[in-house]
Amino acid sequence: MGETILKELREAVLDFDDDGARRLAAEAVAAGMDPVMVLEEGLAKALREVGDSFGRGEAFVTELIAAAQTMEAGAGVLNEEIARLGASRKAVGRFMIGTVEGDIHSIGKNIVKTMLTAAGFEVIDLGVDVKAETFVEKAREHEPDIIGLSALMTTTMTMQREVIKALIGAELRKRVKIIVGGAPVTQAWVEEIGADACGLDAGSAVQVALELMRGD
Ligand code: B12
Repeated sequence: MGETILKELREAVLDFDDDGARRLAAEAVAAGMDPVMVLEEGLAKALREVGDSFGRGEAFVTELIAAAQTMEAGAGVLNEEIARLGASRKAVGRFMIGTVEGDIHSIGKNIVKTMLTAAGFEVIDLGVDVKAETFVEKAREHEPDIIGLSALMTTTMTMQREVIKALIGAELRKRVKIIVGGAPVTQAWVEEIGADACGLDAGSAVQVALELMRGD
């Protein structure tokens, strides 16, 4: 049954069926399926498919927007369940996250946020299109242990470097760990810009954040 729900969820995203995505996500939760797996293997997989078609010039941006909305409709239901499962754990650290300036992609960031919350982090979300100066200002205010920088485009990932430079300029860099994420990010990029780590998906984001908190 699990595989059927995942397949139907993928179809809902491809058909831009928001109500269907909500209903199927609720069915998956009721059936006791792992909400994180459903998010990745159902919704996110289909959205990436639409993104790939868009990349090949086979889908319109309007279709991308509609598919993203459907993913968010289903993800809302799953996020509640993920947060519920993690609610009983105590805070393991403070994680500040945002999508860098010029970039409005929020879906991946929101999944990472949900997963970190579920793993016990206190998460401060600065939203999307966040300027380097805002990261600095908010880092002073909230004193996070880790800052997560999301960038989904090759044209905006350079802003991750700008945030790190701004933190160095403000003498805050040594006080925080920095994890970069988003589809174009690689380990080589981490080294090039002087970040501490990268997370290639929400699961590895949590793993890496916990490792940095332990000082591994
Ligand atoms: C959905 C989407 C949109 C939606 C975003 C809706 C929203 N609220 O987020 C909309 C339609 C608005 C959009 C707009 C645009 N998009 Co767009 N979009 C996508 C798409 C299809 C999926 C992204 C997504 O949500 N994936 C699902 C999530 C779950 O995965 P994820 O984002 O990769 O996140 C995971 C990891 O990366 C990681 N992660 C993410 N962030 C972080 C942060 C940290 C700290 C860590 C540790 C980990 C981490 O964990 C996440 C969970 O597993 C991608 C294609 C793709 N294959 O990625 C294109 C894509 C990113 N978009 C692209 C483009 C070009 C655009 C536009 C310029 C299109 C246009 N012509 O207007 C605009 C740009 C707007 C802007 N200024 O930002 C290109 C970028 C190409 C490039 N230069 O690199 C892509 C790759 C599509 C393509 N193949 O051409 N887009």
